[in-house]
Amino acid sequence: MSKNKTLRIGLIGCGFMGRTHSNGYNRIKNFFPELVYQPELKAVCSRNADKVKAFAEQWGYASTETDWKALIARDDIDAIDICTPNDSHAEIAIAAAAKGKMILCEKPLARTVAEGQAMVDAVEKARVANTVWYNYRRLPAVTLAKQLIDSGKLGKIFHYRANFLQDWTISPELPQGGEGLWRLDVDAAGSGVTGDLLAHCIDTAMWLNGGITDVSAVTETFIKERVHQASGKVQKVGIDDACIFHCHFENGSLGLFESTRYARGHKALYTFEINGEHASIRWDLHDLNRLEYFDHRDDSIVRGWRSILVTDGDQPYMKRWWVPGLSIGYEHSFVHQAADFLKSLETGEPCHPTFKDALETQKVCEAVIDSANTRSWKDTNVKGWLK
Ligand code: SOE
Repeated sequence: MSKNKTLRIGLIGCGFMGRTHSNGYNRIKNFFPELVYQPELKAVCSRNADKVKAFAEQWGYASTETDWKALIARDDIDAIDICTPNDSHAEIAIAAAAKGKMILCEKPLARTVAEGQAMVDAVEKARVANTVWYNYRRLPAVTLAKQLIDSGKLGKIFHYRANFLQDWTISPELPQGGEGLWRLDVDAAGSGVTGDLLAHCIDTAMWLNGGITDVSAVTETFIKERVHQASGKVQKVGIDDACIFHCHFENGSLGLFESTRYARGHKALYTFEINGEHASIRWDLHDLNRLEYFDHRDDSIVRGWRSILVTDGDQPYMKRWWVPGLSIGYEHSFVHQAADFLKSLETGEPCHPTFKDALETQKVCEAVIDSANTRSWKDTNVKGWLK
């Protein structure tokens, strides 16, 4: 295969995620120079013409559009990257697939399973490459956790525990709707912390520990009404501000998950812990280069939790970066996902999580909300281990 093919990217949405993805593409030529497909930032699209121009200049996009339909109609774009609020993921993805574009979609896949299923059908019908940005999988310590579990070091798994705690919506003065705050508007987001934060935990969990079969959940909306930025009126809040659920995994282990935006003092405390027959592991996003590992088979006089600084060249992704002992950050997870997507075009293998994988996470999210609303256990209908 000849070198230097380009993947011409059309990005839709220039908020926080638009920046993380653009940074991801921009690092490829320096840190993954051997990839046959290199990204070319061809166009960025957002409704606000001034904002999109400034974004294009800052991140290196060659052109701008203010209508996503015009972007997906362009012949000089190979892949559409969807970084818009959740309510437009399905419409854009289905239309982009029909035009034969590859699609990289920000998480969660959609607001509902029905929307997600239509997206899966669209990419499968069009046979276009696709992936969903569940970025935390691609932090080296999290990928190392996967390798340790797959190698059998933990033995039979008994418990999987995860939290994603934030504190940024405690003020009742905070409006719903609009930039960033669409996450508080149920019509735009689909759900609250379940789709925004627990979806990350569920994706990682089903990748590390297999399918979640059934769930029992409670949710709470602490602030019942907020001004909506679109209408200027006080409107009911329809999202879950907090959610706790427990569940069974297909492998017989028990899961416990909690997420809230009301844990004063916590900004993005994503943690997980897995307890197996022989060993346990735990991880904390606030110290993302470390993986903690306890092995009961160690000599009893030195047995204890080890804190592994995942920065050595033989640990996942790290040979790409600096020298052992030097850390990387949150943004690198997006560089890794962009690189893995580009590599997948070379190998012809899917870049997981695909839309199909992300639909399984969507099924769990929907079962969680359904369980909380009906105060009963719900089957997820998830099919097996996430790739
Ligand atoms: C919400 O605050 C948010 O930005 C999520 O939307 C992201 O997916 C998560 O990674 C960080 O928090």
